[in-house]
Amino acid sequence: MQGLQLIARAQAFASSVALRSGDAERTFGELLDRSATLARTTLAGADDLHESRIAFLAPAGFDYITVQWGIWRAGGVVVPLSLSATEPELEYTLADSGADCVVTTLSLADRVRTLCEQRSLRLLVVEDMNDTAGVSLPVIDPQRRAMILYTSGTTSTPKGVVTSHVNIESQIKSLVEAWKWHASDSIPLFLPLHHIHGIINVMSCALWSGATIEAFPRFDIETILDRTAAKAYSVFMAVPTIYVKLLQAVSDLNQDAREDVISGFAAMRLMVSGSAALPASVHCEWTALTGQKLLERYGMTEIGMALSNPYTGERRPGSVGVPLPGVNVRLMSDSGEPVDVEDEPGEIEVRGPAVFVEYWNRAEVTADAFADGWFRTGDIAVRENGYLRIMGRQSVDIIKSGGFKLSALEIESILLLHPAIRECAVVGVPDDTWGETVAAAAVLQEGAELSNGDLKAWCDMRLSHYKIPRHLSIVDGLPRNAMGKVTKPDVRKLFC
Ligand code: MCA
Ligand code: AMP
Repeated sequence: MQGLQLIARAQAFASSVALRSGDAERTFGELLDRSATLARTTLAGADDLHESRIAFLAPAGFDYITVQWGIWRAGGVVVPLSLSATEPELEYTLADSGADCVVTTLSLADRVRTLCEQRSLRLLVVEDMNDTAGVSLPVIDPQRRAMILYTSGTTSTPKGVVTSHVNIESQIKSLVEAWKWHASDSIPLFLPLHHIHGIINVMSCALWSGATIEAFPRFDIETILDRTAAKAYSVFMAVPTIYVKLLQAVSDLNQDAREDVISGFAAMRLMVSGSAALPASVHCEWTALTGQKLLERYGMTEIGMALSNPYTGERRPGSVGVPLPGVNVRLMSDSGEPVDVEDEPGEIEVRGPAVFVEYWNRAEVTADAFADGWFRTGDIAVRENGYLRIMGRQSVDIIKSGGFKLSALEIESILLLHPAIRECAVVGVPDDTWGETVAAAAVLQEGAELSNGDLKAWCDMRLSHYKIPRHLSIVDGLPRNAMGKVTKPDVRKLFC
């Protein structure tokens, strides 16, 4: 069907349950029918969307997949919006992607209605779809652009990472093969669906395999523990913060409940951690509690998953393992030479069909991100007894908090809009639960005052909640080197 394997494969599982949400169940067949209706409604008589960007805001579940598949089937490029984005963040994404239509659900329509009016964008509500059965859908060449995901980095505004259908299919196939996905799998989906961890690793791998997804609007730890105790899942994927929270929550249970939950985790065939470094201590505590050896892997929005501990074989705490099927990985020294020996650090570079097409409308940034066709990740790793271990990032301006990648520069640019702040520097500080939390050192305007509470209230309107500084230090001046450049390691010392 239409050259899109993910959707064509669903026909083979038409009567199987694709999605469970509370008591409701939806089959692959229903997904196929409803996404075709959405495609025809979006097309509104046109023969092909020809890679128009269609933004969408939908909770995890039937509507999300309907919209994603529907836009793809109509020839559009999906731009999933974050459910926790503030209005300025939504506006930025709509403007940068050049979206000309927003698809959403009745319950979320008010979040985007005004923006659509201001920007003269078409607003399509899923519940208002017209059934125009019989209208044929375009055949989609898998080389075409499919998705734009916004990622924060070393620039002050997020960049749109463009992937094609081929990229997405390669990312899925690699994981399905490596982690042995199959139709009898069942997985909870509680991660946000504007990042690939939730979109590709959980949702799309499950759908590709004919497995069942149990979708949750957010990470609700009590429900997840109840369902785990009921042995509802065979596969589980989460960020390290979630494993830290689960360890705490399980230890707070009474003995009977604890035994049921532990036996639910122990019964799963695979538990994966990624998106940020999993502390070896958490890895070992999890094994001691459940008997499960977490499989840690490494990836990035631009490349999908690149490295993984093995499905069968040693899963080493603190390590991200070896290249996944179809992914070429090399380490490069500062002087641009491949690092082939053990114990010598180098930047991770990645090549292969899963690697993204471009940063949207940023040709120069895209060109700078590659060296001889290899994508330069900015992550530093070292090879130890055959496995790679991540040592950190080249840029101090990238913060990972709760699994979200945050740009210190983006947060600084927002703080500088505050009338009380003259200068500021944002850093990530180590945190046992979140990996890192955001901290801001600020120099105030003459006579101005600012508290953590004031800063949070200011940021609430402008930044997603996970980007808001949790620590504030008012300083007379920022630490600088002889060249006058702010020294972030010294800023970090203010908080450690
Ligand atoms: C929330 N809080 C925080 C943070 N976030 N405090 C410090 N730092 C933070 N980052 C506070 C809130 O203000 C609130 O405080 C309380 O914690 C609960 O907030 P809530 O958001 O409800 O927390 P949660 O539901 O427990 O969320 C934790 C979470 C979430 C589920 C771990 O952060 C999450 O979904 N993270 C996953 C992100 C992800 O999927 N990343 C993948 C990117 P108060 O109670 O005072 O109000 S893709 C990627 O990284 C690559 C490609 C890869 O390799 O996967
Ligand atoms: P993203 O913006 O979501 O694409 O974040 C990708 C980044 O997450 C990578 O460049 C790494 O810095 C980090 N990351 C992902 N997985 C791991 C891991 N297992 N260990 C350490 N860092 C990781």
